[in-house]
Amino acid sequence: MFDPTEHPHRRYNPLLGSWVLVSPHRSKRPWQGQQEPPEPEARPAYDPDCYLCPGNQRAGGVQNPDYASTFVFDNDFGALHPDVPAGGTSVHELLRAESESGICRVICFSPRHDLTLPEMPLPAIRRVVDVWTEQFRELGTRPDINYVQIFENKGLIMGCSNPHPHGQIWAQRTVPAEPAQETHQQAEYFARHGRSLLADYLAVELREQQRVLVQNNHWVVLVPYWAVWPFETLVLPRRHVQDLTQLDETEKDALADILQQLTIRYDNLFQMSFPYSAGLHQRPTDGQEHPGWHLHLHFYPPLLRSATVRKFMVGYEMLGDPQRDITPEAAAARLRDLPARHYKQATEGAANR
Ligand code: H2U
Ligand code: ZN
Repeated sequence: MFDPTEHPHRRYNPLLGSWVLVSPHRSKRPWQGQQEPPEPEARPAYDPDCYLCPGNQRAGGVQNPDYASTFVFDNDFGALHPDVPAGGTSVHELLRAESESGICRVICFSPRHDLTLPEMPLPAIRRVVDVWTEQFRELGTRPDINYVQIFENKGLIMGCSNPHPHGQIWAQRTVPAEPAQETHQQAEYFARHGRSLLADYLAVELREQQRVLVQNNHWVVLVPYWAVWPFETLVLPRRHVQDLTQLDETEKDALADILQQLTIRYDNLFQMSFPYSAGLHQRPTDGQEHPGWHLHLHFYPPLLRSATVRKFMVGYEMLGDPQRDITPEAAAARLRDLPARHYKQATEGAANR
């Protein structure tokens, strides 16, 4: 009898139309591979050498204002520029290039150099949600921008250049591959059923309760059935909306709350500032209707079994399909059972007593 908790199997990702190989038995294998060095923990509230701290000079020579909550600026080394001439080259049908234009921005989440999302007070996280919304609205209404990608790289091992809490926006003329595939899959499902793929998926998850970690009145966080990264999560609004601008005030408060709940659990997993790449997926801003699009956030953390052992996407995963060793159900149970209070606050509380 097939037992998905023991036997290798493939799971379908309906958002991308791809598959992931799940090998539960492999989590028992010994590890003699690379160990990540611990990330330096204690940081000052203000770092005179940080290019994101208030009042400091950035690499380009511009001085940051003395900002008090969030601060957005055009990336001094943006991968995209707004004023690239349209055009392309085609030496051969196999050698094609086309010009691409866009805008890259950096968002400082807080003036405090020593904080990250899980340690920020709720109103400060809510302010970040507001900035994401304003940025999506502003950039998305530009005729030369057809897709807005908002994301955060957190931690040295995710290639983040600076521990100061910040995220990025890359907004561009074309829709990149991942959201384009999600657009296709969601549109196809909507055409077939007249309902949102992710609303239907959420209903199944709420019934099964096996992969749900945390929820509030408006949002649910779960380890998706088709998760690739060990502790990958999907953050879903209960209401079917295409983008942040459609959320009401209560839903935005609730988003800040659910992000705090999730990132606290992440930090508590290995009692460290938990690294990840995370981002919002929203409808393309190409002027088309996207009735099937359902706003969501992905969190892709690389750590596997401790603060020092990470998942690599190599070998079979580069050449075949992605693969995972612990089941999404086991990962969800681990995260669900963690304390709701941040481990640093818990020890501070103990010290004060
Ligand atoms: P990370 O999120 O990967 O750490 O990137 C930070 C961004 O900040 C990066 O894209 C930009 C880099 O180009 N940056 C500036 O815009 N100005 C600076 O003075 C340094 C870094
Ligand atoms: Zn700083």
